[in-house]
Amino acid sequence: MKMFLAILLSTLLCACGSNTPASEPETSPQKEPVFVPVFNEDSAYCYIQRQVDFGYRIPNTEAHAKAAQYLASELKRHGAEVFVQEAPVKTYDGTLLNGKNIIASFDPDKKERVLLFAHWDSRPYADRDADPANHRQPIEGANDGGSGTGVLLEIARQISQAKPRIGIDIILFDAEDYGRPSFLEEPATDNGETWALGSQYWAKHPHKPGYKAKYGILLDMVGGTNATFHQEAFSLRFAPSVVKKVWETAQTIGYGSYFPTTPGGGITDDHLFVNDAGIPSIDIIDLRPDNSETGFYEHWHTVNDTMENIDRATLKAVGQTVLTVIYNE
Ligand code: AHN
Ligand code: ZN
Repeated sequence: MKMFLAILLSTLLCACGSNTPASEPETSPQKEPVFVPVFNEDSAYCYIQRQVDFGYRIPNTEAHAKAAQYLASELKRHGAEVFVQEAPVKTYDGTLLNGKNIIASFDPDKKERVLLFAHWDSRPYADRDADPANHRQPIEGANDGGSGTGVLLEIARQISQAKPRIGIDIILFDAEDYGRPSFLEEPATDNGETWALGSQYWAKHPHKPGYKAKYGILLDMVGGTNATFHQEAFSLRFAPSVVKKVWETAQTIGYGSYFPTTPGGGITDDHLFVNDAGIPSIDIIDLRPDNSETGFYEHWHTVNDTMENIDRATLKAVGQTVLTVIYNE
């Protein structure tokens, strides 16, 4: 009798289980392959050139106003809803800047969103130049300002051709790089809050009340030759899962050499203030721990931050990684 029951049960179990053999992919955690566009590094490079061609993008100048118009119209052309937020801010020396944060939304009605951002202004002082005679000269900001903005314009162009599942916002922040110059005699009494004035303004005055995104990614100095995007300390503190996702993605698609999984120092940058606004955000920023002078790439805040020192291969590594991340959401 016992034997009979055992056979009966086993038959029933077999019958039940027969439509789910062990090898069924159903049970595997692997995701469906998704379409990811091919990032065009020549296009991104051209977008940097276009910005540099306007001249120094220093707030309250004509070149700055013209560049703002260009950036906004280019984002509109790619199908985004664009809003230029006037951001009146005060600099370290009390100068009032008419800052402009350029905000582009793709699929603004989608609830699930990711925020991509960069600063678009260029620094009025080459205060890290080897020649002290250059310290009060402006920088071209091909890498510092131009590169993050150029990569985001190319991402916008890709989105115009094939949308990711989630909504994307792109913010080009102004007045990031008007921070207190190092040639001033008096010791600094601030905690770095003279930097990132545009994002500080936005954090207090979001373009939409209660604006939220799942997470944010800041691109800062993403065009230097042999860039190394060590894992910036505030990113690790505030958005560790985003760091993990981005660095693993870079590794998977073959750009691991640009994205070492070693921790870097904490940088006062736009992502700190976006974090304050409740959006966990990371900074993809070229950190060079071996450069004892500044800890940044060798042309940082010098008159040599020019197109000659922009490497398309770095733009590609960053642009393709970010595209892969957002199209997998
Ligand atoms: C400070 O030096 C405090 N922050 C650097 C942020 C920065 C400047 N990124 C680009 N330029
Ligand atoms: Zn800078």
